[in-house]
This record gives sequence, structure tokens and C-alpha cells, in this order.
Amino acid sequence: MNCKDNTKHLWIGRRKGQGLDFSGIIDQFRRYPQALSAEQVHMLYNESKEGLSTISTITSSETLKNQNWTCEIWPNDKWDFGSKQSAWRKISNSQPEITLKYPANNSNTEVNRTPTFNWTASDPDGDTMSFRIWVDDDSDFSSPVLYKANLSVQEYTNASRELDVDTIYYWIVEVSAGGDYVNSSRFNFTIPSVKSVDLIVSDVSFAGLQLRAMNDTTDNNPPPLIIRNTGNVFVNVTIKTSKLWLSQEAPLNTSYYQYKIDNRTGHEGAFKSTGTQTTWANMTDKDTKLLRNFNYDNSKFEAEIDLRLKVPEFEPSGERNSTITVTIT
Ligand SMILES: [Ca+2]
Ligand SMILES: [Ca+2]
Ligand SMILES: [Ca+2]
Ligand SMILES: [Ca+2]
Repeated sequence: MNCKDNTKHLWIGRRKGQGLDFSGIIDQFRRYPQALSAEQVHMLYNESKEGLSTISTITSSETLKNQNWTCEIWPNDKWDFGSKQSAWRKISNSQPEITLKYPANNSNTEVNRTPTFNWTASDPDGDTMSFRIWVDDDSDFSSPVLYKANLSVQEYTNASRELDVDTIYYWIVEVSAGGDYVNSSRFNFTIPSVKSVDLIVSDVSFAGLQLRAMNDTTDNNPPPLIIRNTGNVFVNVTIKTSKLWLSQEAPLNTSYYQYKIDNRTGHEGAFKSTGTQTTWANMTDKDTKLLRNFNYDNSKFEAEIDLRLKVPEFEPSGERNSTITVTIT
């Protein structure tokens, strides 16, 4: 019970002035200057249910960090008090714990050059946690490539700072929660270089061409091939093809079958103009220059491969196919 009114008598074991005496034994009666938490009451019960105890625990629900608590004990033999023993202790901060998660230690599976780092942390006394992350190609973190302080979430991405491929990076996260910073263990990882392109539009169909007719894909009718850099480094790309026309007058490496690179809308600047075939060139069956410094970043990494056909004058009727191969060099 909680007695706030100190001007009245407190009756224990009977109702005030009316008898109704409690029938039984009241044992281990205690009085406290404030209401105790349920946790503390439970602790007191556990520690005294077998009788007198030499242990008395204050539960964490009763204390606040940085409080000074004094404990005083007088022994009593039912006649006299002996000499007082006392001690005090400050309620100190419990340090948080932190575990790095991703990229995993010694890993080389992350191919994104702006990876998301994440970790888990907890603080035993529930303080607000603040993090700072260090990423460096030097194992002593003397010249960090990435550094961020005052993070409140357990992850970090820096989309504007790419990491190098095929380089060992070390990373560590420090956490503070009610006290000094505590650091995680140190992890390292490598982003492997990946050279890869894909034709995301891999078919062009020129239907119904007449003899001596000419058609190309620059008017998007039919639409051009589209090539995408699906790796994480710049690449150079070549092109070759199998034979298309049957006529003797139109072998490969003539103007009857040509290609060139064009910017794809939204991906302007995805390649270096010098060294890229941006004007019509004859298709051949040998690897011939197509793209130079083809970009991989996530805003410009696609280009159009335009095709131009001219039907030879004496080409027999029927369907023609040729297979185009693009190769990274
Ligand atoms: Ca803490
Ligand atoms: Ca460095
Ligand atoms: Ca056309
Ligand atoms: Ca175009």
C-alpha cells in the first residue's frame, strides 16, 4: 500500500476503531519511504521467503544512471544495535554491444560499388545509440575513404562515393550509448571487378523490304538493339555478325549491311565518343570496334545499336537472318 497522508494513523491488522482483527500471522513487515516497483517487491519476496537473508538486491527499476546509492547496515541482537557498516556505489553506464553484418568479413561477393553497410547493436540500459562508421583501404583507418558520424540507424550508404574494385577495404563502426564510444571488431571485404554486357533488346525485325529498298533503325521503326553494361567497370565492346544477304553483290563489309552506336535517351554520355562507332560502318564477321569506355554507373549504362539494311538488286525473295555477337575486350 502507498500511504501519502502522514497526518493519520496507519492501522495494520485491524480496521480503524472497528476491530475486524486480521486472523493469522503478519511476518517481515517493512516500511519504505516510497512505493516500490513490482520488480523490487518480487525481488524482496524471493530473497526473504526462506527467512533472514544476507543478500538484498536493488532492482534496476529502482535506480537511475549516475545516481549514488548508499547502503548502511546495523546489526541488531533484539537488544542493541552494533556499529554501522556502510558503502556507496554510483550507478554506472552499461556499454552497448555491436556486431558488423554486411559486407561480411573477408567477403568478395558484393559487386555494387556503393554498397550499403549494416550492423546490429544493443544497449543493456536502453540508452539512445549513436554510431560512426569508418571505411578505409588502410587497415589502421589513417586515411578513411568513407566516414560518417552521428548516425542513428544501423546502416549506411554513400551513393556519391564509389569504392574501387579489386581493393581490400576495412571497416569498423563505433557506438556510444550513455558513455564513451565502443568499437566493433574490424571487417574487411573486396568488391570484385565484373565485366559484363547484355543486349536488353536483342532482336530487330525488318519486315517486308522490297528489292533495292533501304531501311534503318534511326527512326525507331523498327526499334534498334539496346546494349547495357551490367558489370561494375568501364568496358570496350566489339561487334561482328554472320552473313545476311545471299547475293554475290552484297557480301559482308559492304554498305548493304551497316551499324552504328547512338545515344539512348536518358543515358547520354554512356560511352566515350572517340573510339566509339557513331557513324555508319559496314558489318563484318571480325570483331570490330563498337563502344569505348562504356559506362556502368546506375544513371547511364545503355546505348542503342542502330542497323541499316539495303536490299541487293538481285536478292532472291524469302526470309534472311543474321546473328550479331558483341564481345567485351
Ligand atoms: Ca548504456
Ligand atoms: Ca586510405
Ligand atoms: Ca526506319
Ligand atoms: Ca536513336
